[in-house]
Amino acid sequence: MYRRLIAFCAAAIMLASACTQDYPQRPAPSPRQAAWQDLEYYMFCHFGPNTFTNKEWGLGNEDPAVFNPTDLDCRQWARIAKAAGMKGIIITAKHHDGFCLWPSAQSTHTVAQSIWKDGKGDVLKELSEACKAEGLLFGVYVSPWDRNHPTYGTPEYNKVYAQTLREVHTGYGKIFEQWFDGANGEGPNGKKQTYDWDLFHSVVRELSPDCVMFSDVGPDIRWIGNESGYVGETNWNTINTEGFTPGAGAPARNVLNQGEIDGAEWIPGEVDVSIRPGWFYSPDTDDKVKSTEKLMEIWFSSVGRGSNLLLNVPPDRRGKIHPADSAALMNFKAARDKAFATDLAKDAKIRAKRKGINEITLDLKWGQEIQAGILELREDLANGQYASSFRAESISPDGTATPLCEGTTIGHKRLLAFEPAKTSHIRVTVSTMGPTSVEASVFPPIK
Ligand code: FUL
Repeated sequence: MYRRLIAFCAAAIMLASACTQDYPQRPAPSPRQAAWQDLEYYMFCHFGPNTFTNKEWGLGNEDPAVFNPTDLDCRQWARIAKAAGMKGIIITAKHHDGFCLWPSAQSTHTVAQSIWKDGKGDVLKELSEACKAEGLLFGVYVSPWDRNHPTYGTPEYNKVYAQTLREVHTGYGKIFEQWFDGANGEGPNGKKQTYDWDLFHSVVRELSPDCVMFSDVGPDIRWIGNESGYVGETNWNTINTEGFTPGAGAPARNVLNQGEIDGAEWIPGEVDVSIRPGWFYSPDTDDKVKSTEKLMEIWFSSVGRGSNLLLNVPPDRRGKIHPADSAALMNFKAARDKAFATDLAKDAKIRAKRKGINEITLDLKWGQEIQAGILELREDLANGQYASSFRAESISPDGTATPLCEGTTIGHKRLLAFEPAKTSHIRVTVSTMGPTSVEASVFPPIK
C-alpha cells in the first residue's frame, strides 16, 4: 500500500523541505505497544516450588509443602527493581508445574495447600501491592502448560485456563504485560493440550485492555528467538504471523530475532534473559551471577537494538533477592549511568537535511574536538519503521570522511560502541523507506 506525502516532512532535530514522493505505508504500533516500547527494562521473577527443589521444570507432583519462603519480602524486590532503573516486575504466577502463587479456585495445587502462612498467603497480592507502592508496573507469566491440572490435555482445560487468567486479571490491579509461554508438553495424563489462544487473548483484552500480550508471535510483543540476551543487528518491529502459533508452530528463530522487513504486523521483540544460568534460584548459582561487563553487553544487544529487556532475577528461598543479584543490578545501573551521563550532542550544532524521502543526514558540529565512543540513534516509530540503514562518519576540517560505525535498522533505540575518535564533526546518514525522523546522541567512550 502506498501513501502520498504532501505535508512537510519533519526531521527530528529540525524540519526539512516539503516532499511529494510515494512511499510504502507500513504497520505502526498501537497505543499500548507504543507505551510498552518506552519501558525498555523490567524484571522477571521466577519463583515457586522450583526455587526450593533445585529444578527448572517441576513435574507438577511436588508436595505443596516445599513452597515455604521463610521471609517473603516483595517490597524488597520492588525497591531493588526500582533502584536498578527497571519499570516493572513480571512474576511466574504459575509455571509449568501448575503451582499457583495465589489461592486459585481453579486448582488444588496452590499456596492455599502449602504450609506457608498456614495456607493464607498470596504472593500476587503482596507483589502487586509492593509494585504499586514503589511506582512500578506489575505483570504476570501464567504458563498454559500445566503438569499438575487433571483436565490438562482435554478441551475442559482451556476453560480452566481462561478462568485462571480471569482471576489474575481481576484480583490484582492493573497488569501491564501478560506473558504467554509457548511451551506445550504432556500433562499428568500424558496428553498435550490444544490451546485455545483466541479464548485466552479475549479474556485478557476484555479485562486488561491496556495490557500487552507476549508470545512467540504476539499478538502484541514477540519472543526474540533466544534466551541469551541478543537481538539481531537488524531488528524489524514487523513480522508475518499468518499460519503461525506460539511454541512449536512459531516462525523460525532467526525470523523472531530479526523481524521481517515486509512483516504485515507490528510485533516488536522482547528479550528475556536470566541474571543467573537458570531461571529459578539455586544456591549452586550464587557465584554465577552475570558480571557488569556481560550485562552491559546485553544492554547494547537488546535495548540497544530496539527491543525491551526483561531481566530475570530469581528470588531465593527466603523470598528475597539474594545480595549477589542486587549487587550485580546496582553495579550495572551505575555503569549505565556513567556511560550515558553526558550526551555530547547537546553541545553540538545540529543540521538535519532530507533528500526526498530516502535519505536523512544529521550533521553534528562542535566548537572544539570531542572524544566520541558511542552513538545512539532513535527513530520516531509512530507511523511505522522506515529507516533501513545508517552510517556515521567523522568529517575532518578538509572534508575527509572517516567511518565510525554503520548498521541497518534503528527502531526505538540503536546503540553502537565504536573505536574512540577525536572529532568536531560527525555526520550520520540514514537511508529510509519513507518520511521518518531520527534523533542522535553521542557519548564518550566507555572507560
Ligand atoms: C521457557 C520456560 O520453559 C522456562 O522455564 C522459562 O520460564 C522461560 C522464561 O520460558 O519457555
